[in-house]
Amino acid sequence: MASRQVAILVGSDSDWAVMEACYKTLGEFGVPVTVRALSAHRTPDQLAAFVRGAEGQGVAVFIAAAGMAAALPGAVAALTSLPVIGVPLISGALQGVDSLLSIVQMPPGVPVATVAVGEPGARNAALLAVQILATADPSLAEAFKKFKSKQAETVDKKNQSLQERLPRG
Ligand code: RP5
Repeated sequence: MASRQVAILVGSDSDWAVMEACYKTLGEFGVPVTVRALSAHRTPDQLAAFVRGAEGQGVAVFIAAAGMAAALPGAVAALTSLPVIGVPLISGALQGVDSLLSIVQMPPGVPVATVAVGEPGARNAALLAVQILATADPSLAEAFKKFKSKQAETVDKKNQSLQERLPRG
């Protein structure tokens, strides 16, 4: 069987400009990724066929991103027992409020792990998927710990620089 991978689903190719950050972040951890543009509303049959076949192809985590009515993450969660991470995207008149509320308000029994709206959420979706895969992959767990330490070092350096720039009183 193929190694455990992440499937990134976008509701439209217009979502890719933001979700590329998710793809790149997964790539930084060496996680294999499959990408599909599939819509809960426009291509429901193709979506169901892909999700039902994905586990057999080695998919272990779904990341689903959509804007506007954003049914995609919930529809994926309805079709699979694998974990689903939902990314609300900014699109249309309500600028992400619509997709956030659509994705976060799943009924009990069908969880979707909803991350932040837009690009921060795209990055966090990748990191959360890495954390999920890392529970059964010690080398990925180690890579994630290194990422966190490096991030903390960056903040330490920024804090130092900030202290140096403060006016002396
Ligand atoms: C959603 O509608 C998509 O996820 C996208 O964010 C939004 C607009 O789609 P397009 O009209 O650009 O295809 O389903």
